[in-house]
Amino acid sequence: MHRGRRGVAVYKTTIRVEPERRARLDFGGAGLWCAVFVDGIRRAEHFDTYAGFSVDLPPAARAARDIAVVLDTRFNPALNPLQEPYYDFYQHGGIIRPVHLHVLPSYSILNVLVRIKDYRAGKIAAEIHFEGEAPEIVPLAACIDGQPVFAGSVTVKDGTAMLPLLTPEPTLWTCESPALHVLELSSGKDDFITRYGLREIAVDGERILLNGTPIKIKGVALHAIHPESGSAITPLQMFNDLNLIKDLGCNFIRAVHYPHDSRLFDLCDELGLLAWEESLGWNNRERHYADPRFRAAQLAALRAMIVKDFNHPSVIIWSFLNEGFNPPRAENGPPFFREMFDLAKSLDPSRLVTLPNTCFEDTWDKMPPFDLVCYNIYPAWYYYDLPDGVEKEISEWREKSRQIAGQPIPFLISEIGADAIYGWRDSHEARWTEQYQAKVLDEACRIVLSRDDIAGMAIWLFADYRGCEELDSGHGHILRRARGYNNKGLVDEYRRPKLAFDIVKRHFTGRRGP
Ligand code: ADA
Repeated sequence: MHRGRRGVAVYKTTIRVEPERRARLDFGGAGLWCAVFVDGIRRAEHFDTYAGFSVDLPPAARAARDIAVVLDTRFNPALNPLQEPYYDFYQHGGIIRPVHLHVLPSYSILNVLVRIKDYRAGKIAAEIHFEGEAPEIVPLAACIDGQPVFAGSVTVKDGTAMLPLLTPEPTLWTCESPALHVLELSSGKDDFITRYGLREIAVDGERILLNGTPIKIKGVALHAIHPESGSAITPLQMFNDLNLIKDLGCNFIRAVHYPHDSRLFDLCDELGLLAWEESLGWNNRERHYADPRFRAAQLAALRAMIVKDFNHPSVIIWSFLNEGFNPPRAENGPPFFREMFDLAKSLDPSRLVTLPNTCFEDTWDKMPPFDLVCYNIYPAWYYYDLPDGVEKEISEWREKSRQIAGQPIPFLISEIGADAIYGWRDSHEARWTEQYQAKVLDEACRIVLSRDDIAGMAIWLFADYRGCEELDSGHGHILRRARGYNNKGLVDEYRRPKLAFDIVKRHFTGRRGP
């Protein structure tokens, strides 16, 4: 749904499932609210467009099964406490991602989390989650890269089994050489195939280390919004975007402001792009953190995102609630961020966790121990001016965050940029021209790349996108959105490059000339 209309729609189809077999439908994403009926009976309800969910189909005598999905794409806090019309991106409704049908035996492998135990030696532990009536002892065979590495059985406790394995020919995953390994598990009744990569992400003082080596983050933020397909981004569109991003010389994407389609991270895994993924949120308020439904939905969404994309080596950072701590500050925020942080770390201690904008003067002690501080800053756009405003604001935030944290911690600029209307060039080079944007980013890249005390940057952003639809968002936001778009893209919404594209490319690739 991307033509500016919101309402109710019903999708109907008939699928075939062998009689008396269990089955499951996995939805990659649908919203803003939906109910799924199987043979006329309501089997599931869901909100949060960007989180996947499953619907069980109980065994039936007949093969033809009627599926109906009722969708409501209107904003309604009673049905969907997570999505608000003031968020600065158009929230398309509908079924935005693929739906998969699984026809199941009496028990099956629901998911496998590959935990990297020793990335250099290739030691892993497969955490296998079963569903259905799994016995206590399950026969299992495992292959890695086509070579048998285990044949025997595993003990299932609370639906889970752990299987330590050794990668026969371990090869590191790096940005330059993104080697992937393939794990195949077979329980006789069912099989499961997943890829993983051997790499380590860590911090050391003010630096971020990939496989023990400091890395400068050179990236862009990326929304899943396209004028032709709304939020239903096709793999070809993803591939084209990521190729342009690689061409820019990036080693990183910040996927904003909700969980993205896992196929994006499949491509990042293959292209050697590092990624940040975050759960849905945008400038959330005290009223959100005070609402138990909001909190429960956030925790569920974070859990689902981490489980969904756990095996992607490209993903190095988990995050949540973009700018959820901007002034006016929320008292209920920090305790809730602690809950979110603890959940992320308990599910996955191997990745970095942060919150944009991490913290302000008086609140560091109340915050969870984030692995890096990051700020969304807009020098020479919302604050200060050229020629020296970019340097001034970056330096101020760098210094402020050092004082706030009181300890060495990596500092990442999680957003920086300026609006430019595609094709708008004039000799005054004023705000909104392509020249002005290019100048701001020229300066920003120069500073970030020359300073060792800045871990890197994610430019806001790769492509222009349709913004929020609320006419008065309560903070004058719409006045900053010419065309109703956020125009800070290096390319416009049709992926046509602006002047800044080549400027950034020169900095990120180190190449002079066009
Ligand atoms: C914020 C926000 C972005 C975008 C940006 C802007 O930092 O995180 O989603 O709205 O501002 O363009 O002003």
